[in-house]
Amino acid sequence: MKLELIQGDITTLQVDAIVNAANSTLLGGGGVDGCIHRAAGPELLAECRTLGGCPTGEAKITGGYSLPSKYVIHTVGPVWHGGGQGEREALISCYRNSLALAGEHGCKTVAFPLISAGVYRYPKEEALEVAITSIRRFAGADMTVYLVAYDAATFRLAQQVLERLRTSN
Ligand code: AR6
Repeated sequence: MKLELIQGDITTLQVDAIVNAANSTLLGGGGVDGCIHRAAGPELLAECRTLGGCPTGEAKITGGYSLPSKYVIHTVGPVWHGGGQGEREALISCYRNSLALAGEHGCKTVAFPLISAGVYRYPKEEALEVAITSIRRFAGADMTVYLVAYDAATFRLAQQVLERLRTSN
């Protein structure tokens, strides 16, 4: 498996699947969720309405419609409440369940945003650490996984966390 950090808008990526940081209704919202629904078009919301929502830590898959990606994997990250309410375990589950779904659908290229690190307030550095270690642990051997930082500051922080995890292994 290969892990690559990139900076930019996840909705522009030509990959087999992009992951959406959704909420448990799966009916859209702000942040990356809003960007994905805008770029995919109204058919995405129509398919999401048939799914009956999604609990925190789990994942569901839909088509990508007008997106360049074939699939969208919707996962629901934990809201940060200080770290003592199972947030880390829930975030690890998001990566594990999303990568399992990607594997079941034959995806070889998958892109993740930094789940929970926006509206849900998970501290960025910790969110990056969970993302990197979980992707390494759960991605298929033949997968390339892109971790997408939206802005330059997050991208630099991601490079630092990756470097630190490399040298501590
Ligand atoms: N491409 C890549 N990353 C992005 C993009 C984009 N187009 N847009 C934002 N990000 P958030 P959460 C980054 O808030 O914290 C929604 O309302 C962003 O900078 O999108 O899991 C849902 O419906 C941040 O680093 O997701 C839920 O209610 C990261 O994506 C709630 O927000 C995640 O931020 C989920 O909150």
